[in-house]
Amino acid sequence: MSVEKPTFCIVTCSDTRGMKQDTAGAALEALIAEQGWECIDHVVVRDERDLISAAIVRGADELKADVVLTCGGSGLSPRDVTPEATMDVCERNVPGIAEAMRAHSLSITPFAMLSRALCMQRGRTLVLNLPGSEKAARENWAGVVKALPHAVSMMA
Ligand code: MTE
Ligand code: CU1
Repeated sequence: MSVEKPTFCIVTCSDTRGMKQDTAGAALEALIAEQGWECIDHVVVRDERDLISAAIVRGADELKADVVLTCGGSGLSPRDVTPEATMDVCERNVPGIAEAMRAHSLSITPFAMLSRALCMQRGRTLVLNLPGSEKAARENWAGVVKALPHAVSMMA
């Protein structure tokens, strides 16, 4: 079984950026479209654990996205809580996808090891944490994009 057109929600997590400044989210929208896939929602939320969790739940349960991409908040600063917000509302860990992002990214920058990004499942939705800078988001996406259709088809 394979999904014709996987659907995505983008949840950018940032205390400083609004929609206009969210070039990483915009880049992800374009990368999704480039694959012939569909971005059905894009929001920016503050770096608050409950707000991020709520946005993930909305993408998964209400909008029924195949994939929720979070963007930002996966580093080491005290305000970086996206992985925790992801854990709060997801059931199963999919460590290989986060490992693949970091493995690919480590060939570009040693700072890749500072990512605490997770990939987890909530029901039939895959939730993937990406970093918040446009460059980093693009590079991490490149590390996993090839596996996404098969991942999505297995959850259907
Ligand atoms: N991965 C790639 N490919 N390229 C990058 O520049 N930056 C790293 C890392 N992963 C980076 C990367 C840095 S500096 C941080 S702090 C973490 O992602 C987490 O980023 P975030 O806090 O914006 O989520
Ligand atoms: Cu950093």
